[in-house]
Amino acid sequence: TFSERTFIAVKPDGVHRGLVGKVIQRFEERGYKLVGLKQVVPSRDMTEEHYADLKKKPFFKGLVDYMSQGPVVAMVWEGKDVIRQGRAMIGATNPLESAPGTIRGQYCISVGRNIIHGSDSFESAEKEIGLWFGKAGELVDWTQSGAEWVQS
Ligand code: YYY
Ligand code: MG
Repeated sequence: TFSERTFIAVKPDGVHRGLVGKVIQRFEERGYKLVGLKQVVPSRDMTEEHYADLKKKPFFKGLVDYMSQGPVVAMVWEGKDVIRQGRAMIGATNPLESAPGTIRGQYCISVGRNIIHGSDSFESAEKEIGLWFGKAGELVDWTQSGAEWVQS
């Protein structure tokens, strides 16, 4: 729907490698609207909650170590089909399987250092936005100037 929102995060490797701007640029240029943005060092608890579905995986501890080092640049993007489109723009979980031109397909080569996170469903987007942007007032409702040129 029009007001669909997704949670996107540039992971610590992406931040260290100076890729924050590239990620923002792709979503902005596509026509999506930024409604939340902050840089954080997430706690281990928070990271474990974010990846709770993966708790039993062998890579879980390494994943939590990596993410909780921070910094993470956390964002919420809004617009038509942004959850599914965001995943397509990011590419496959394993960057070696990501199509050229996707974010992972362009900027990384290792599944353990794949630079970006994106919500994979409406339910995970709701959960992740609440987890990372829980406080009232952290998300901004605004109307883009010229929005009618992006979406009719
Ligand atoms: O949503 P996405 O990030 O594409 O993949 P998930 O299956 O949710 O896994 C989250 C995260 O875990 C992934 O981005 C890298 C890491 N990971 C890993 O290190 N090794 C794997 N075999 C699978 C995932
Ligand atoms: Mg995932």
